[in-house]
Amino acid sequence: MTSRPRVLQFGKMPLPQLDAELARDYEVSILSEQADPGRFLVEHGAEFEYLVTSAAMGLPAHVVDALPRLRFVSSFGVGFDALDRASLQRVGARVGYTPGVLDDCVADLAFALLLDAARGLSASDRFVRRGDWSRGRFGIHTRASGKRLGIFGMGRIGSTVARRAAGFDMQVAYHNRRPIEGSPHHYLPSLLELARWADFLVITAAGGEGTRHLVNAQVLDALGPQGFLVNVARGSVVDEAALVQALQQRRIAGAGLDVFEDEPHPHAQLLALDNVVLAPHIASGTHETRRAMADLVLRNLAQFIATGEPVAEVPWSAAQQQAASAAA
Ligand code: 8YV
Repeated sequence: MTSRPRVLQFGKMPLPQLDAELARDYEVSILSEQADPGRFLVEHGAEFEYLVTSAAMGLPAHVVDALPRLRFVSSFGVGFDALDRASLQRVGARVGYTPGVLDDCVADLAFALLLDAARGLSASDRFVRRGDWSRGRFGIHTRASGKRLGIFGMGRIGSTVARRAAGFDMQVAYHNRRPIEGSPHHYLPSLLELARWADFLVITAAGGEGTRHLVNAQVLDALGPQGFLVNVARGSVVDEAALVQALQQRRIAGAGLDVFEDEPHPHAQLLALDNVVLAPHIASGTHETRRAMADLVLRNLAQFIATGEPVAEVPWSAAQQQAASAAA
């Protein structure tokens, strides 16, 4: 009987079955479950060539630096901004991720947040539950159909959002660092111009230093008092303190947010506002999509071990060139 490859799992995965499947196929140690993870790394770090993590958990440099024989990381998620590139490249480890399989569900949630923010759906649910309906009418809100949808980051997810928009008779324009060849949508050369043009600004750009706080007070003011912001990308792309002020002062009409600068801690003042819809980073969180992501995590790892090539590898250099481009 051949022994199963050893795998270091950084923490519990976002789909419990995946924990079981990894433990079935590999000799797994879960770092976060160790009594003393730091000591475990010192004592056993050199034993691992393979590691599994997620976009949300990421992979910090101090862990990679404790794994001198690391060859491959299989990450659950399309974002790779939380994986420490410099240390991974130093140790020569390749990284697999899960692009493509979550585009539909992330775009669906972008639209759910857009419609909710525009129509006040979550606020109306609170209104009914509080018993306010018998005391008065719920306020009127904003039409979404036929409006202008600005997409910041026209990658796979951005273009899936654009397809959804066609069903709502919306006009679509986008901003990326560069125009996408062959895209049927109108390109605007700056985020500020896109925000000025849009009724709804949807963020689907990759996170990381290249896009940090690009949606700032100036961009929010360009979106204006009739405009809505939707973020299904990374909290880091938005200056959250500036967003809170813009929402409080009604300098924008509203927002729908699935991601935050410091998850799981949205800015405290967001919680008090009725013109923002808050979701706990659930865009990929459907049975179907999380299953497809888990399958790709397993396939990336198995194929790398068998052939030395993963199914889908993180495009670090493309990401560097297109820091202000789409989320893969
Ligand atoms: C997370 C995400 O992967 O794919 C991404 O980049 O942000 C999400 O789909 C999910 O929350 C589990 O980490």
